[in-house]
Amino acid sequence: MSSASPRRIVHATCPHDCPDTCAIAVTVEGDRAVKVEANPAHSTTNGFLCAKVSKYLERVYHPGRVTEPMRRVGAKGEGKFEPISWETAIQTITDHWKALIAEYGPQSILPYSYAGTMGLLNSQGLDRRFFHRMGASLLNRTICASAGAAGYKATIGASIGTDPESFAAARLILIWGSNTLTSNVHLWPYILKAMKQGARVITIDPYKTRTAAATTEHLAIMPGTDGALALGLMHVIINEGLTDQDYIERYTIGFDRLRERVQAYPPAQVAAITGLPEAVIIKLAREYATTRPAAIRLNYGLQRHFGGGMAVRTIACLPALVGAWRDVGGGALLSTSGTYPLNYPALERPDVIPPGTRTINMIRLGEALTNRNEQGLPAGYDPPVKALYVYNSNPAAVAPDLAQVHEGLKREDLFTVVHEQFFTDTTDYADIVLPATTQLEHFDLHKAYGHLSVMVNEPAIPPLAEARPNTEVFRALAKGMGYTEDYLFDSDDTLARQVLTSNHPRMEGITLETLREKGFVRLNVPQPFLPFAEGNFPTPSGKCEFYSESLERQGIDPLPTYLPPREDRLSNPQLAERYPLALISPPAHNFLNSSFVNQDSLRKVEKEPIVEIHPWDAAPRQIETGMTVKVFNDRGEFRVRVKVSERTRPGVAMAPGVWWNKFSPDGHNVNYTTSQAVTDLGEGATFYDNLVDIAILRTED
Ligand SMILES: Nc1nc2c(c(=O)[nH]1)N[C@H]1C(S)=C(S)[C@@H](COP(=O)(O)OP(=O)(O)OC[C@H]3O[C@@H](n4cnc5c(=O)[nH]c(N)nc54)[C@H](O)[C@@H]3O)O[C@H]1N2
Ligand SMILES: Nc1nc2c(c(=O)[nH]1)N[C@H]1C(S)=C(S)[C@@H](COP(=O)(O)OP(=O)(O)OC[C@H]3O[C@@H](n4cnc5c(=O)[nH]c(N)nc54)[C@H](O)[C@@H]3O)O[C@H]1N2
Ligand code: SF4
Ligand SMILES: [Mo]
Repeated sequence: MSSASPRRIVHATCPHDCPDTCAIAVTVEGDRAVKVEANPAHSTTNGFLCAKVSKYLERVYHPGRVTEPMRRVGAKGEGKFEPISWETAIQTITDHWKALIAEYGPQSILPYSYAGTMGLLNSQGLDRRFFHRMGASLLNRTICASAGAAGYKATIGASIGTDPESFAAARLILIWGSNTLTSNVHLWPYILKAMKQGARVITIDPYKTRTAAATTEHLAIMPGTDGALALGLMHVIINEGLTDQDYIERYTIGFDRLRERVQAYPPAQVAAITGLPEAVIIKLAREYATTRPAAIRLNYGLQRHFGGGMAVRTIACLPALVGAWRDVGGGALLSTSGTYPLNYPALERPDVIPPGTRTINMIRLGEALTNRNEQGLPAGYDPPVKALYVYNSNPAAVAPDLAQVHEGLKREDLFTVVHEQFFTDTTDYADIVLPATTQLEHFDLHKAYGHLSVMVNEPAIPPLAEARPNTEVFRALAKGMGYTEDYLFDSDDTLARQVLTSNHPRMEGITLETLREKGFVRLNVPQPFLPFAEGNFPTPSGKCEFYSESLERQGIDPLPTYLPPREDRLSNPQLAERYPLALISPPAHNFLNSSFVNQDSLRKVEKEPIVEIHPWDAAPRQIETGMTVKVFNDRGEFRVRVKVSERTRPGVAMAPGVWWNKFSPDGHNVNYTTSQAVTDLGEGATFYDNLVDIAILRTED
């Protein structure tokens, strides 16, 4: 950080959990970053950053940063702390852990992290090695994408799909369970280009998002019924002979059994399930099968329901059925993350995990901390979780079923450490808070899930105050624990070289040096990238698996099928009688999960937490726009301002997230109503599988 070169540009990468993983150019004067903008050389970043990260400097220099280690002085949940030194902090933490290990064993300690930064080193590097070495409980990181990933894998083999840039060549695009203009805005220019060239773009979403409003057609499906829609489309495509038989014969398995299976899903029946007219389903099937190239952007909204894994698996069958993988601009895209042949075992060292170590599902945090299951019975966590180490995540806001999570976090005998940039809902419950660096203050490497480059993030400025990167804190914790293994102390540079070491042809030419020179390097894949034009599916059979023997071996239906939501008017009419509205809570445009909620300039745009309902649902409840209502079910309730609007469909309520509890009117956000139930495949979260009712607040409330 010499001030000899007063103004310089540093290669950075957006760290947030967003498919776009933008290439950033940071202008630095002396030790101060003065500008954050798109690196103009990166094609998918396309010269712009989103509304949130354009304001990244506000985040870095925010007055609310955690600047020094702190220890709790108030009650849990109060968020009252006093400063301590790093030395005292590390000593206190490791003393406590050593005592717990002696009494309860290392599995009484639970790391809790997700994708606050997606940097490989700071999210799955020394942290993994450290907790593996310790023998702490393993965390199954299921909160976002595991259902879809498992479903897609069953059909396609890995998270590999259409190059986002190829969407420009499509003639038909289905935007299925994705709010592209909010959550994946760098795909939009390619969609827009296709539309300008005459493509039709159809959005399948229960809510008329800004994306749905900007596309050719919006199909307002009932939440959680996408699997049924895909089966209905296949019914029409197969029975009307609109398939690509040559592609099916060469590159797929199980077509005959699929043909039999889809007979159970005639469009009339699918119409009753999905709430879409029969004629619309038939028309969509014909249009999809007869338009080339046809691309599907399927995304995470549709897999946050009980049958989410199977729904993604089923939709992923469509391109092979019509041969769409043959075309530039055809196929499907869930995530590109499986395209990167990085050396994860070298980075994470799973080989040092003690055999028999238990795994705790992160979305069952409430259950794990209270040791109580859904029925209120002992949940059998033995040893109990006695210590929690949280980094890269804000579980007190983002985890489902928050009443139980907060109850657990309040336990006096739970020792909680939170490494954070800000005083979040989660730090409020911490015994020790540690200050974390932002992306401008540390080094990292990144892959993306919405494009095909490997990226570098060079530190632009020194850490502010006493903030430290995750990697450095884990080195200090390893030392404090008295561990001596070299791999716990590898430098960031060494970690980077280890994860890049691969003989795979896609990694050819990608080294730390080439990355440092340009900021990013595209994987060594052809352009255009047509991964499955001639089969080559990374499944056990090497084919697109309409019939999956690996699912069959796990006791799961080997064929696509429709698994309804757990909380749905058809599958659970008794519950629906008490709680008739299906509540979805997708991201607010100006937040990123719970990140940015504390940034005034962005929160002011979102104003306040709201719930939106259709006039037909508002009228019988005498609800009008602007009223404060309570949204509730058996798990809990939250209070918000209501907006009555036809953007949502009848029967569906929409409450954008993820607000911090402390910015919510009654200190409760939407996750007071969501459930810890898991999906059919991948043990994923079911945030949108959530029946509620809404009522005007009476004075006695
Ligand atoms: N601005 C912004 N960008 C983000 C994020 C953010 O918080 N803010 N979060 C990032 C993260 S972590 C993720 S995982 C992604 C998430 O982004 P997406 O993958 O787009 O997922 P969601 O926004 O959860 O849901 C997408 C759309 O699906 C709709 N939906 C809900 N249920 C269903 C259903 O059953 N069927 C169908 N067809 N549609 C349904 C929702 O109304 C929503 O409009 O975005 C990333 N990008
Ligand atoms: N109701 C509802 N709930 C949801 C969702 C929803 O759509 N609806 N979305 C779900 C989804 S898709 C996801 S992915 C999860 C996301 O949940 P999380 O992964 O918890 O994401 P964030 O809320 O962004 O919180 C990340 C935290 O990490 C911190 N952080 C950032 N960088 C660093 C770093 O380098 N070091 C450390 N120590 N900390 C850092 C940030 O300050 C931030 O507070 O939420 C889930 N929760
Ligand atoms: S949040 Fe997404 S769109 Fe915004 S800068 Fe980061 S990667 Fe790009
Ligand atoms: Mo996510």
